Amino acid sequence: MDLLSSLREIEDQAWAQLQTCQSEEDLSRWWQTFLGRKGGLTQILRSLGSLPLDQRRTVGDKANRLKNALQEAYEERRRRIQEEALTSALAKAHVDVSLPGYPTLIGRLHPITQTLRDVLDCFRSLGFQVVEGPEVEWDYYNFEALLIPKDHPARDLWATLWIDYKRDGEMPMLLRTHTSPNQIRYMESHSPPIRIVSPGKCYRYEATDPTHEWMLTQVEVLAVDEGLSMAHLKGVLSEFAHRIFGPQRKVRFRCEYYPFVEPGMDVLIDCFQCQGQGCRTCGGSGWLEILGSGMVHPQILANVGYNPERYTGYAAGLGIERIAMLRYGIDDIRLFYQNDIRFLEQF
Ligand code: FA5
Repeated sequence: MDLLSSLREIEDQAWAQLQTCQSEEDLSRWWQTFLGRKGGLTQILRSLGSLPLDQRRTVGDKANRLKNALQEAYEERRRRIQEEALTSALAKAHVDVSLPGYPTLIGRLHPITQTLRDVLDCFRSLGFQVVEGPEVEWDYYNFEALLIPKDHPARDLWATLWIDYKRDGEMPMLLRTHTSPNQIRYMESHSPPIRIVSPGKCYRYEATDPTHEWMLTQVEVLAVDEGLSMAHLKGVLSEFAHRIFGPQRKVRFRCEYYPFVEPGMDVLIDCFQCQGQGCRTCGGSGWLEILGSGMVHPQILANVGYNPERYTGYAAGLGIERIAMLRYGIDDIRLFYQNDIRFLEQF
């Protein structure tokens, strides 16, 4: 067969087969058959050199025009196939804009953070400044400097989580059991007059129950100045209780022993659950203890270099979880840290 006939045959086949290409894979095979390196038309173009000059021009001219036409047709076909693929993908994944959207979860502050901020705001407005201290503490600040030496029975009041770390000449380390160590830390580096509140997490090796957690949040209150008395302490704590719980709430002051105060007292609020009748939440007593407090022991003032004849001080340690329980009517402290979104989203 001469080249011209082969060219016609290739032309017929190329146009016919192009119409049957339905995908990019089909098109790529078609390209290889006719226009690729070993394709039919490419072979013809390569063999033009062997023809006599007059035929070379006619066949060459025809072959080149066919090549250009096929290339254009190939591009056009490819665009069409791509458009069709897109249209069908969109049809399959069509979006119904009238459907309701997915709700977005909006975060909020944990009830303990909310209560803590309200308590700090209350004390700030009474002239107290906020300072923080470390959660991992030395035995010295947590106990010794607060007049609770080794082997003193008062250590049993604070079941302690010790850090397994001991080097020669260094004190034992622990997770602080209360925020009272910050009293000492602050007094060591400041002179009276002092009015501070110190918030933070505390840890106790404690069996949990409706009012006890092993991790709790406290706010330490400390004031040192000339002429401070128990009357100031009661005044500040009553004001705090009424601002946080409202004026109708009953507040009770009860004598209590803490080695670092003299005298010491607890503050209790009537149980929201049983209105003082006694229930599981208040352990049958009708009251919930929210804080320990007292007049700073004169020995502590002397130990930090203050003159206890001139200065007196009062201190308190507030339990924020207990305060939040009373504010929101929550009958089990353990709910706060179970991370149950159904509980937390109510606040
Ligand atoms: C103390 O921790 C003293 N540092 C408080 C203090 C400060 C007394 C300054 C005098 C002067 P206590 O162990 O009672 O005391 O704890 C204080 C408050 O923390 C309690 O009234 C209670 O509200 C809260 N609390 C104590 N233990 C727990 C616990 N396991 N879970 C939740 N709250 C607790």
